[in-house]
Amino acid sequence: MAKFSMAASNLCVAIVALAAVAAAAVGEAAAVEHTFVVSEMKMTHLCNETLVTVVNGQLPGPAIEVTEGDSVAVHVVNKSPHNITIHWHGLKQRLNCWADGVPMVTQCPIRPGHNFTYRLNVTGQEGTLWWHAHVSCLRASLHGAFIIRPRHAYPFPKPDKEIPIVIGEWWSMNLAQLAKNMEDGYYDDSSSATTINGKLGDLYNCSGVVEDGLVLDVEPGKTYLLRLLNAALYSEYYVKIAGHEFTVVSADANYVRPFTTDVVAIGPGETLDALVVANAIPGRYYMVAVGGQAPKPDIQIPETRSRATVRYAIGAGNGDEAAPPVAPEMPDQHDFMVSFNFHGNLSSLNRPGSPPVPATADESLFVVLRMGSICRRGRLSCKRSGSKESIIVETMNNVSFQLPAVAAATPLLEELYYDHRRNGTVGGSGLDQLYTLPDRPARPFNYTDRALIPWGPNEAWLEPTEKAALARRFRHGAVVDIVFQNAAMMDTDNHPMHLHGHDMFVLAQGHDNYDTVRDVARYNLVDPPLKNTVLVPRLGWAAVRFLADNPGVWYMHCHYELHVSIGMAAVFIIEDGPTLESALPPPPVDFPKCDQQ
Ligand SMILES: *[C@@H]1O[C@H](CO)[C@@H](O)[C@H](O)[C@H]1NC(C)=O
Ligand SMILES: *[C@@H]1O[C@H](CO)[C@@H](O)[C@H](O)[C@H]1NC(C)=O
Ligand SMILES: *[C@@H]1O[C@H](CO)[C@@H](O)[C@H](O)[C@H]1NC(C)=O
Ligand SMILES: *[C@@H]1O[C@H](CO)[C@@H](O)[C@H](O)[C@H]1NC(C)=O
Ligand SMILES: *[C@@H]1O[C@H](CO)[C@@H](O)[C@H](O)[C@H]1NC(C)=O
Ligand SMILES: *[C@@H]1O[C@H](CO)[C@@H](O)[C@H](O)[C@H]1NC(C)=O
Ligand SMILES: *[C@@H]1O[C@H](CO)[C@@H](O)[C@H](O)[C@H]1NC(C)=O
Ligand SMILES: *[C@@H]1O[C@H](CO)[C@@H](O)[C@H](O)[C@H]1NC(C)=O
Ligand SMILES: *[C@@H]1O[C@H](CO)[C@@H](O)[C@H](O)[C@H]1NC(C)=O
Ligand SMILES: [Cu+2]
Repeated sequence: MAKFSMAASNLCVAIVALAAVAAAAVGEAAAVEHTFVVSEMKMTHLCNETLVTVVNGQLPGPAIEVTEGDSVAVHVVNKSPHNITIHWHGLKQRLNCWADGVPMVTQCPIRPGHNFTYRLNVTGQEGTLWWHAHVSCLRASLHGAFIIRPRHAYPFPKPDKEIPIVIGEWWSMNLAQLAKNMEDGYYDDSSSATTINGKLGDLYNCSGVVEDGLVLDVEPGKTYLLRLLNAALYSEYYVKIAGHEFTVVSADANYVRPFTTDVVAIGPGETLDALVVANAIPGRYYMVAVGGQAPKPDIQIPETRSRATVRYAIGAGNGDEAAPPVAPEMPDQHDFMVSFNFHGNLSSLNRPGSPPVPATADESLFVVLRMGSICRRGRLSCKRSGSKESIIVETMNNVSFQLPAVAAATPLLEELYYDHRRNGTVGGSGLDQLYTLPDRPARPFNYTDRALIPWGPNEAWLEPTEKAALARRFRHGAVVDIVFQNAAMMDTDNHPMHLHGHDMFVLAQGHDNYDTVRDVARYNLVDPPLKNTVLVPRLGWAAVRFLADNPGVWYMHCHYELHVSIGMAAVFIIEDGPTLESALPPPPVDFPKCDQQ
């Protein structure tokens, strides 16, 4: 295997952990600065040495910590052999689409040996977000937390301590190879381990050597704010701590009405803030994260789980030091109701200044999320239903996303920006290559008919699909409703659908086929949660509403890496508003160019 033979050119990584804060007096907005050196290094887990691409030699990468209202400059120095972009996941990026970090959608990538400074303003958001490379699969090792503290106060008692909890995966295989396998239609890879803050934990060992696990030292009676994020490529996780409860206070950097639960569910791309009070009998308790997956007849991957330890301070009557930590009773990995109930329990904490829920929508889309297949080598007909003559893709309303030809040379956002200004009108040139996301599927069917799961005559007629540069244009200020309906075509996975540059009100979720008459009546227009990533339940649907008021070209996609890499994506083009304050400014002067060497 050539997987591990790549030479590491710069193993002596200069670790620049510079995080200067040119803060003025308390209460004033600060300018936060970071340098991210992206490079390859060797890491050893499970007896295997793997070459991984990381920021500043760390996995997870450095956390960015700011106060609401601050501005941030991140100098990305690319010393890796890969094209790199960094996406600031969940950041609203008002009038700042240029810094959204999606290769060939918003920018030319930062080439090996080059650098670029992302400039971000953090306004109107508080809580936990994260950053990650938007380069297929490399985000498994290029990510970190983005923590936004309130300028004034939390809407809950101030916690004694804050702890980021980054759930991720360790891949012994090379991630660039993984990405290539996905593109080639080989889907059988799975991660080597689940990680919590980069550590595999004591469920994993090799040749008798047990992997390190995260230890959280707590003091009795104190309150901890856990800032959770799921950076995994593959799985939603169910997380529990034996003997403790979570009080969920925020999701996707939007405060929620606090609720208490013994289990949280977090899909890839989602973030959560939860308070945990150290109120158990002093001792040691496991925190366990188990990966959820749809039950058979869906294809199964080996169950994934990792654990950390919550340890009460020594001298606090620590009980029996030799006794093993108390383990929580975990839900079954197939119990998708854990996720449905958890997400159904989220509602907004309405506060003065919270954005109002628009009462009605200007546009309504019904988007069916499902698999399909495409003949290899451009053939028009071929054997399907699992045959190697065809390749499986993911679709939205029967179209699988691919970048248009123009994006080989010019990012779509630049194309839009300059085309628009050249002609004074929108359209023309490369943008003609876009394909409009249809309002609804051309041919409706019973989306949750389980007979469509196994390959065969029931699903075969639905398989043929196409690839196109799926896009949808919205007038500035339009209120857009989207019902995402999952279809049981070949699998019944849920889909964490992520929209860049906007939060979406989640008005309702449900099982089975969405029914306009029945389900519109159930919309929560009072306190729906605001999310940048909405988990569309398996064999069900989710209805969202968002205000299209941030001009630019925004990627919208499933946050399962396999699904996005095989086409579950689209771009949303939001037009400029009528004033200078509502139009996209020009790109940064030092913006990367695609043709530079
Ligand atoms: C370690 O690497 C070898 C060779 O690539 C592979 O066969 C084996 O499965 C790996 N082990 C683990 C635990 O990933
Ligand atoms: C970034 O690139 C510029 C121009 O190539 C160079 O002058 C500068 O020193 C670089 N900065 C870092 C931090 O490498
Ligand atoms: C951040 O806000 C300041 C003040 O409004 C503005 O001058 C600057 O252009 C903004 N920067 C970005 C990247 O949006
Ligand atoms: C090592 O892992 C195996 C398989 O997961 C497990 O059965 C065994 O108990 C572990 N050994 C140690 C020392 O943790
Ligand atoms: C909230 O969760 C509980 C179980 O924990 C469940 O019974 C209830 O239906 C959920 N609420 C919603 C709105 O889904
Ligand atoms: C806009 O300008 C480009 C290049 O100048 C041209 O190819 C395109 O047709 C124009 N579009 C319209 C709508 O006039
Ligand atoms: C869809 O299929 C399921 C069987 O999997 C069936 O229970 C349900 O009634 C069907 N719904 C409609 C609207 O036909
Ligand atoms: C899906 O799209 C393909 C390609 O355009 C078309 O042949 C097929 O009929 C469509 N399927 C459905 C169910 O609309
Ligand atoms: C890196 O990006 C450049 C510019 O977009 C492109 O020409 C090149 O093919 C990319 N290289 C890789 C390995 O993707
Ligand atoms: Cu998906």
